[in-house]
Amino acid sequence: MKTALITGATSGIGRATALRFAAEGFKLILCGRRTARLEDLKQKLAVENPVHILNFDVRNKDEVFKKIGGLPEQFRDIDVLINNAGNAHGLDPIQSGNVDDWDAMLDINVKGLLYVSKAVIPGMIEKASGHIINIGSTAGKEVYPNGNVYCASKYAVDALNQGMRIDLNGKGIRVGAVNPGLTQTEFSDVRFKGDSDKAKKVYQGFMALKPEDIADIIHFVVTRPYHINIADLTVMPTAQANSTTISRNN
Ligand code: NDP
Ligand code: 8X3
Repeated sequence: MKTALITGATSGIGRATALRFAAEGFKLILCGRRTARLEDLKQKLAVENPVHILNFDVRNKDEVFKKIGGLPEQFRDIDVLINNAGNAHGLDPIQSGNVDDWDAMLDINVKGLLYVSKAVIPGMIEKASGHIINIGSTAGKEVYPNGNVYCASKYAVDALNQGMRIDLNGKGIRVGAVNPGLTQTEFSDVRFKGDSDKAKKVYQGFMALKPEDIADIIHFVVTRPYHINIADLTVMPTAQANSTTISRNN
């Protein structure tokens, strides 16, 4: 039974991936800050699968190293790392952007991903095997108006995905990114700080991707034969051509 560690498992893409991986017989380490949601998920999944929950903020590097370093024996051998935790905070022009939003995006989406990777990679090197999936974004391929710092954080994920693949080459570890386009999750609720009307409008008038669609793709990527590494995969709703060209019916 393979073991997958998923960050950001309390919602959206991470949660859907946890459900899909559980259905496919993975042992799971599920991470996030909202403990009640992690407990609920464990209760739902642990009937069939061994599930361990880790509650930490990816910004807190001491906690990241302590929690991942202190995993029980049964969960220490991590085969798949899904670096998914992340969000956008705000959608403002650079000249009026909120500095706390900038800190949050860079600290969570970039530094948090680095801390978790740093905690997991040594075990993968030791056994000369592992698979790291970095969740990037179309925002990491193309900058859009007012996306500035969020896009920068996802361009950084793209660079780190490439850098990890180079540095881990020859060590038996596969590294690849999945870059989703518009996917209906809690992402826009977080971006617009709980303004759910504004959040809903992002996905109105077309069929956005569902978190399950991305989970399905992640599962496809990690189940390819060992000699195949899907290095960089971008997926958009059919109605989306790029970050700003979206056909809506309304
Ligand atoms: P959600 O808001 O639904 O989920 C975000 C997840 O990240 C939650 O589980 C949240 O858990 C976790 N998270 C956020 N901040 C922290 C933190 N400081 N420490 C630990 N965990 C944290 O959004 P999505 O599922 O859409 O987002 C998942 C990933 O997909 C992100 O990296 C996002 O950038 C990316 N993405 C999303 C797209 C979309 O359109 N939705 C498109 C392209 C990429 P908790 O709050 O419990 O800590
Ligand atoms: C999330 C997709 O277009 O809202 O990364 O930035 S977008």
